[in-house]
Amino acid sequence: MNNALRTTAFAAALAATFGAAYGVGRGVDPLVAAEDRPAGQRGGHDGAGEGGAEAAAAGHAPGGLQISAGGYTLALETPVVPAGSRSEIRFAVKDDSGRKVTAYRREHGKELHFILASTDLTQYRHLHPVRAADGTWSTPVDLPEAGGYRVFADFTPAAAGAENLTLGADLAVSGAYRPAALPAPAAVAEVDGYRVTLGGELRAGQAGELTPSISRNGRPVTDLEPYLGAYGHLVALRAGDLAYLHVHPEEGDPGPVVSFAATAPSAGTYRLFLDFKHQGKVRTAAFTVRAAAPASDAEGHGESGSGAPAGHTH
Ligand SMILES: [Cu+2]
Repeated sequence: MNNALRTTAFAAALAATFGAAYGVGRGVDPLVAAEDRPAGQRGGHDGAGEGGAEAAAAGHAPGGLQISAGGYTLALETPVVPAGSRSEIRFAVKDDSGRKVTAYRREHGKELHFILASTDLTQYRHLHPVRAADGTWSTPVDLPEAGGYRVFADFTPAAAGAENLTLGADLAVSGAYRPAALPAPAAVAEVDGYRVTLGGELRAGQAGELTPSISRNGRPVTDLEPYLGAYGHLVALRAGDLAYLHVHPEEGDPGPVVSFAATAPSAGTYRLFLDFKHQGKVRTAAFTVRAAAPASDAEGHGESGSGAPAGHTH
């Protein structure tokens, strides 16, 4: 591991909150560059991180809460889809003159990342829609549960000076609605025979390290495959308003532990969704965690803050 690089990533994360989605992902740049990021587009990646840090310093709201920001609007053309059958979601990003955006900077191999979650946080999808030449994005979707959902478009327009944005919009999934309680905080999640154990903690207002560890049949998984240029993708959604945080690993080890630096915008409860790829298939492990309150000045940055560690809260 490159300690200098890791320190840089962590320092960047200290200055970043929601909105600096890719700022904390700098540590993975060499892998991204080697795998699928054209050299000419790395500037945009770095620029997004810096912009996010500035936005955080200026006290901007977390990502995903607004349908319009920075002169861009998420226009969801299919605000209602049915539960329990395959349908299509269509949307566009419009600029401040109402034109559909057709030029984007790639982030982690894609022009746009589309996240969808139910407001009760039991349903989650990380999708990569296809863009038509006119700027209309579409993706098939099949959601088993009716109810209120939030969609998030995470992208960077190619226009000069544009920063990484995450815009959010409400989506209704029609059918009989059975809202579920948020699963209790737990440090272990099971998915398709994989066991993911979450270490570390998520903190409000300061960088915390999250260290999910992946095993299968009792054996650590050490041959994770890059998915979109990283060994893991982590999205955190705040319970209650679904404020959005997308972070990336600090370093490039292919398991069993994938470390992330993340800063929560407030104390509270969050649902974490970890995407990882192994043997050709992407899986998602989900955790409920509580973000610790910021340590007071008297406590400094000690480990004895009032919040419980994310991985050990019950
Ligand atoms: Cu994505």
